[in-house]
Amino acid sequence: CMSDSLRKARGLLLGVAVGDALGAAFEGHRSVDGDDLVRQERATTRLRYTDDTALTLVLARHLAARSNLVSVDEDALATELAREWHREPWRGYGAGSREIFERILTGTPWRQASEDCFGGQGSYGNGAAMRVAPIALVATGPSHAIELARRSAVVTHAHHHGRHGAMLQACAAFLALNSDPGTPLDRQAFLDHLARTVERTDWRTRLNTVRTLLDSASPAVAASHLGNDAAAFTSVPLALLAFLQYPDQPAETIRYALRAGGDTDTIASMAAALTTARTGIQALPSAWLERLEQATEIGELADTLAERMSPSQ
Ligand code: F2R
Ligand code: MG
Ligand code: MG
Ligand code: MG
Repeated sequence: CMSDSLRKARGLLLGVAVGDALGAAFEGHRSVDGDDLVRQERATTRLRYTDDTALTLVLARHLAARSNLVSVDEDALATELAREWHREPWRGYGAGSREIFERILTGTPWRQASEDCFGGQGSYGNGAAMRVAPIALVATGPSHAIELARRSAVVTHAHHHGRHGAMLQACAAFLALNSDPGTPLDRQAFLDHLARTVERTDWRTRLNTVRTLLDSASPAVAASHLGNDAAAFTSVPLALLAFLQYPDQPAETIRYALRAGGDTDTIASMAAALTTARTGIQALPSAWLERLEQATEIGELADTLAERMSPSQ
């Protein structure tokens, strides 16, 4: 019988993939109605994941390969991410990420490629946040998760919003993973904890907006207040809200995220990772897992990382 830490690790990593794969069909849709959702949920076609999961698996393998030394090696990670894009460029990558990976593979140092992007602003996309969840499995605490997230993000996301989105998502994943699913989640305390660890005032203001939307807001209202595009500043808080609405029901978290529209694969992926890190894999509908490509391999990678979790978890 599977241990709790194994169930949570599998939940976290397979949550990323299932949310991404279910959301991919709706990415860029302004909103998603109930009929579309039901059709997608009941289909029997293979669920294909996108760049979100592909790069999450790269980071997961990167962390798993550093068995005794929990760290991120920026130089190695930059090359590993770029090679994954080159291996399967059709997974649906953002324009900025494609340009950075191309330059890294042709010899430009990652720092320069990352900083030059978007006319020297760097990317504020959610691409660093969408891949960061596995850090929660190896971090020793929230500030360690944030530090590892920062280092994993800078190789592609030089803009402070791209980086802070990854730091917030990593911290949220750590707290969700280490929460007890046998006790109702204290959502205010969860947001308080995040607010204490976030350095920037503009991000703390986002957390306050999330707080005002708890319970009452429909996905459409939430999207209109927070935004739902591929910027980290909009989509990371929206994913957090989807988790907080249904912290014990991954299917409902995913439905809420999808109905909000916009960057659906990424928002559902980030949200589902939080919920299933808390509940464990058994709470995710098995029909979805059965349709997911490479579910067995992803589960095995989660097991490897779970061995790295501290015994208290
Ligand atoms: N890219 C997509 N989806 C659209 C194309 C998919 C296509 N239909 C297909 O199937 O091939 N999805 C993936 O990209 C998002 C993650 O993006 P990432 O990795 O952060 O990339 P990028 O390009 O750096 O940023 C995303 C967009 O944000 C805007 N942006 C970012 N920084 C900006 C800046 N400084 N100035 C202006 N705009 C900026 C741009 O529009 C970027 O393209 C996820 O949704 C993933 O699923
Ligand atoms: Mg994607
Ligand atoms: Mg996509
Ligand atoms: Mg996306």
